[in-house]
Amino acid sequence: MAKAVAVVAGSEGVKGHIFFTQEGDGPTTVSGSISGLKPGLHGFHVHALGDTTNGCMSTGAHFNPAGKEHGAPDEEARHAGDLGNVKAEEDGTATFTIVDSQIPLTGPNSIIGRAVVVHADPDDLGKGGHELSKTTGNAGGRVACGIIGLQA
Ligand SMILES: [Cu+2]
Ligand SMILES: [Zn+2]
Repeated sequence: MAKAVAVVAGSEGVKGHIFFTQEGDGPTTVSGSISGLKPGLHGFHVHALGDTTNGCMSTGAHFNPAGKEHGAPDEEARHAGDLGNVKAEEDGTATFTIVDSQIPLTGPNSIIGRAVVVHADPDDLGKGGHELSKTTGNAGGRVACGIIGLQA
């Protein structure tokens, strides 16, 4: 079993731990908890780069090895990194488990060394009709991020 972890943090007290596990060539399970969020939905993605030299801004665009448009996790047209939204409850904490087949921890499209990013606003899953819908889901600012690293 391959395992990875990302410690996410942001400038306004948003923080959390996100764990990734993958059995063989099977799907990857992403589970975690992020606190300090505004209640409601927040776009949640794997971005291409594990570079936080300029905070979350330097993690690049959504991880997109297949060169597709932004979309919902359960659709054919999506970036590999499109994991949809996480939902923060009234206390500002989002606790979630996501199972996804496009974010392996091994092989040419491995997400190890890339980043997870939590956004200020909901990801419209490509359907918002905004000029950014097909690239970012118009999910707003990057409130927290963390680099995905190997775990024993
Ligand atoms: Cu993002
Ligand atoms: Zn995307």
